[in-house]
Amino acid sequence: MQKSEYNKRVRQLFAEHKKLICRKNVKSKHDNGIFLRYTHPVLTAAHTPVFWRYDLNCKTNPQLMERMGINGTFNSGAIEHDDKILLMVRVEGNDRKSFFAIAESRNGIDNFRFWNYPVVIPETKDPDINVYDMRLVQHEDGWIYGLFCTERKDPDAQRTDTSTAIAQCGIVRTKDLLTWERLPDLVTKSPQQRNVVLHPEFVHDKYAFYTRPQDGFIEAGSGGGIGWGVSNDIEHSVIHDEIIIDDRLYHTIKEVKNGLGPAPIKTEKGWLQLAHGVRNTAAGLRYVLYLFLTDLKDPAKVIASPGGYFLAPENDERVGDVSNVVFSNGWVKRASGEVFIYYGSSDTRMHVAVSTIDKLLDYVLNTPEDGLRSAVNVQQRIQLIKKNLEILKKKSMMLARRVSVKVKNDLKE
Ligand code: M1P
Repeated sequence: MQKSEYNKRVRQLFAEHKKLICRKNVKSKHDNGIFLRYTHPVLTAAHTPVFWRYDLNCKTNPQLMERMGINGTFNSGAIEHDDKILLMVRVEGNDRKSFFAIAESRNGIDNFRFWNYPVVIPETKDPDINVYDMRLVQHEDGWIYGLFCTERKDPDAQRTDTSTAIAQCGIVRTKDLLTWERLPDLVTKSPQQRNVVLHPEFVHDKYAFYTRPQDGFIEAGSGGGIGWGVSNDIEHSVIHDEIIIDDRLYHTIKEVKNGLGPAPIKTEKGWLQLAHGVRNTAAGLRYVLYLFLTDLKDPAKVIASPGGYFLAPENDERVGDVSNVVFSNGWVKRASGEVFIYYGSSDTRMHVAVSTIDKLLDYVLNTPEDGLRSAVNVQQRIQLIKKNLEILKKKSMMLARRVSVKVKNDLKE
């Protein structure tokens, strides 16, 4: 390729990238009263900098090939920092390894730009094979913690088994989001721990964790459900006793498994919790998001649990590397009371939906619980229908009265 042609193609790559990251996001037309989605994904693989993917040296890359492709940008932790929204993105290379990278935006809705370099996570003596799904937590001890899933090959797997992994919770902390200190992995009795979240406040002077003890990726075995446990120390975190605070349940959206999303948001009515629930279908696993509320003084006590899902994959969100999945491990409460809910779709890209604390509390406190039987749930709906028909009847009577008064008046004139 001629030098001039090469340079032209490089300019084109940068121009296309700029156009994409500068694209204004627009509110979706459909408003369910609970949250509003934004139409465009906030991050895709194409949002990663051109210089992460291409070798821009015409001598070493004369064909201007994409040397190191990016497969997806999803499941991001989120935090507001220095008047910006930062996402701690799970970036997955074409090589299937995930790593973390920070993307920032002033308004949290569009214009997300990756920092030049991915985040460097120090390894422990037992190196991680894959790291993903970081939850960022500003803890009251003054540190920002990042809890993530660290996967290593199961040392007990048979020689022919090249996929069984041991998943545990890795912990890093920082004050500036630039340098990260690695702490020892969380120790629990469970062979698998994904979706571990640090509670932002001390509970009886201890660090408190939401966990998800399981025997395998799908098999809950003797575990399953969203767990809770405390540790005296964060520098050597050990949970001796784990209790299940939100269990899996037959014939619900969390029948197969569930896991907490981001760290909870403190509200005057309780801790607002966002989680994902998984059920099995003929087409494979389906991941949806749900909400619940826990007690302010005892965050392990569920005090409101609306039935069904809060947000489920729709339209383009339904298709990707692992289709029919929405997954959230980051949300941000703004000073205005708005809540930005960041979620990944189908292990491929990132989106934002916007709500408010008031709306989310109204939703969790006033949506009926899952009655767990069709007969119960249909009665809940019948009650709603009856109430509404009464209102509509009154409205139509008022309307009819208004029309008849108008007709009488017209006749008088
Ligand atoms: O592929 C869907 C999700 O699977 C895992 O979540 P969980 O352990 O709750 O099933 C994670 O790998 C997650 O990143 C992924 O989105």
